[in-house]
Amino acid sequence: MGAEVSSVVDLAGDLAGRYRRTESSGGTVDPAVAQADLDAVLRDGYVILADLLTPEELAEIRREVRPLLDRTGRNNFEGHATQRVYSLLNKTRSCDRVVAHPRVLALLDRLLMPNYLLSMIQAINITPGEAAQMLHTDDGFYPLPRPRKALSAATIWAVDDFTAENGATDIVLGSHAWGNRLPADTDERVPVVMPAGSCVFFLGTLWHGGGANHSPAPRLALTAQYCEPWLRPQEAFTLSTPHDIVRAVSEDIRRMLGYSIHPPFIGQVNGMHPKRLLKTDVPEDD
Ligand SMILES: O=C(O)CCC(=O)C(=O)O
Repeated sequence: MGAEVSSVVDLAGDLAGRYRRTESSGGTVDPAVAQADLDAVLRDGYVILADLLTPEELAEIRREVRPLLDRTGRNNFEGHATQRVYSLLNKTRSCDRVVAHPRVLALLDRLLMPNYLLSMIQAINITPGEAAQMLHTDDGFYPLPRPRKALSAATIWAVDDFTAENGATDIVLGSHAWGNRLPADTDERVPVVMPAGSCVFFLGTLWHGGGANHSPAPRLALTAQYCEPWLRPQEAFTLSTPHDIVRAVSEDIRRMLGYSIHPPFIGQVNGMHPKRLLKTDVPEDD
């Protein structure tokens, strides 16, 4: 009997000739730190990564993102008193650090397959008077029954301090391990209280939602979400990101935007590596 493989990916390996797989900056994180983060995520479904952004980085995010907050949500999910900015990578470079923070990548490297993708990057500003958002999971739109491994992971970054009053993200403890059950009224919503510059990293299977804002001030956050490389991301970044932006971002972000191959062939362009598009904007034949 032949050796066992978990998928054809193991058989094929990296078939690319010129554009080989690139290493994630998660590799720069102390393995003991990454392991402790991973242990917490696997046990609790989430971990709070405290104080990852400097005051200067936070100030730049506020300066760049606040002027983009020009509309409120269109439905109960987006929130009628919540402002959202999508496609942030096309509008500012200030959020790049959040999208590809090494502590986050180190966790993703351990939870998802290589060449996992960015699924979403948006700003969420919950303004005073907003009601609690409906509880949901971030990988629930992939129609595979639970319980199962998470197909995605998310971060929510506090740009303002997250408090129990101002709309800190609520989570349902232990819900990452549930089967197909839905939250009940008796399931407690626990606010993720954390200082600005911190993020909560959680599995796509964890039930959560934006909190109600009972404070007099808005609560600004960024959320970056990531999915397995064989799934369709929520935002179609390969369609929406101009090539000059793809060239301008870091290799970590470029790879997560879809300029990478899930072996042997997922993500190809005309039978070639998608990075060839960045050289000439026209797929080459060689
Ligand atoms: O803003 C938050 O705290 C959470 C929002 C959220 O989970 C979502 O809109 O998908």
